[in-house]
Amino acid sequence: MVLEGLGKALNSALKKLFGASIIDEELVKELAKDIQRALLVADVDVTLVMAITKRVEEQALDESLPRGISRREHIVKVVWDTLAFYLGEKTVPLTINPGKPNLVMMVGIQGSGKTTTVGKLARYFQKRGIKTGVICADNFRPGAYSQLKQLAERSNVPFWGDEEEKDAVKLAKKGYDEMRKRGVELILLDTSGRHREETGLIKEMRDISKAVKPQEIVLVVDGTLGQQAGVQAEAFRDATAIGSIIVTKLDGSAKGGGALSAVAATGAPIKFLGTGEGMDAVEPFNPTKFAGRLLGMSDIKGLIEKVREAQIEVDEDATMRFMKGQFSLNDMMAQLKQLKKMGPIGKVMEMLGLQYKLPDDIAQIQEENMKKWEVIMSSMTKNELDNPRIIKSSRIQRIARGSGTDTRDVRELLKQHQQMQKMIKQMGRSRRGRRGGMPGIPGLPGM
Ligand SMILES: Nc1nc2c(ncn2[C@@H]2O[C@H](COP(=O)(O)OP(=O)(O)O)[C@@H](O)[C@H]2O)c(=O)[nH]1
Ligand SMILES: [Mg+2]
Repeated sequence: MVLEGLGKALNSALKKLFGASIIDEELVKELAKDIQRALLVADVDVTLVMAITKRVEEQALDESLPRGISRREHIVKVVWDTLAFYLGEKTVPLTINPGKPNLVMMVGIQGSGKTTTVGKLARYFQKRGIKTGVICADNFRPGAYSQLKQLAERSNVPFWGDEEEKDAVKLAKKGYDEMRKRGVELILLDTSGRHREETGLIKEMRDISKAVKPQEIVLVVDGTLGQQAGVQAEAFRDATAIGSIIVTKLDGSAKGGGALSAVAATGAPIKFLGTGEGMDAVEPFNPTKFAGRLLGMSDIKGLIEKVREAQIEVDEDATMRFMKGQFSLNDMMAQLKQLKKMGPIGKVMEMLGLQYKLPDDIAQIQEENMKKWEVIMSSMTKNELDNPRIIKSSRIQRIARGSGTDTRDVRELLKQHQQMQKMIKQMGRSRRGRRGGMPGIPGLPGM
């Protein structure tokens, strides 16, 4: 999983938002703090972290709420948009002119993942119907030739290299001619990157690119470097106008968020991400989608539509009553109806990216049961509805008779009420005293 740690931390920050029924300044501050913590742990630059959370704080309680959008949806969207904004906002694809030789040259310091990425991209584009070939211009690292050759063979793409040739510029030139002859449309040129620091790297890049005139130069940076990756990206951006970036090793790197944001901050477009050692572990970088995934939400449109359909209003009165430990039978019915209104609960949760699981016995309450309970309740006095505790066996018999049901049904209703009340108390305790709603269920007051 890409940036798992950061994703988890951001997701749990949002869960708190969904868990609270009152959304006020205090809550937004807490959310901003949580986001700050998550980003700092991911090695995102402090100034950037502050800029991100400032924007979230400023916009979260923005008075001009678009029609039909709840405060929660709005805040999620603000967080989402802000992250996407700082990741570069738009997707920049690799341009390939079909039927022509498109030369893409990879640069980056040794070990950053160039050769692996060349292998992955060759496979990626080959699969998409673009005739792709790879050139090894790494005359420096022993084994570089066979490493790329093997990768190319595994994906069945043309390979060119020459173990005897020691001049990287000559290698690149010969390889390019060879690939053109073979009618390759996308030529990926792998270089050595033997320099550990930016200046040497840039010089090597200039020498080769002067000779072969690549259409695009891609800097491969190691995502485990964290915000340090930004330094490389900056030097690179200043050195070439035809540059784009691939950030690798974002799988399981705690600092990947820092790397991505620092690289994005240089303004150089990130085109792909390396997400594993396997040959298919490469993906085009789409900041909006990526931010959504980080937040644990794959589909913001679906989310907004679904929550709007359910449009559950926060009921402040009910919240207050619950806080005082008052939970009448009518409250219970109202809650159950709201749950039902949301449709298959699991689906909604999934869309919210939340894994909150309703206790089985509540999720499984059937429509018929609820109808029956309403009939039973119609035979109760107001006092009984408000204080179901007073309903002992003689009352149970009277209510069953009056509603034409069985005493067992009445007892079941009372048991259900007790269980829900217990659950509410437990949730209340686990929320550290904040007035709140049911974790994971937007707008359900005090459940
Ligand atoms: N986990 C992970 N490892 C990667 C990724 N990309 C490359 N590597 C590993 O990083 C190491 C260096 O990669 P290589 O392609 O040889 O780097 P080069 O020196 O720039 O050509 C190898 O062990 C790769 O398997 C990635 O996205 N995720
Ligand atoms: Mg290499």
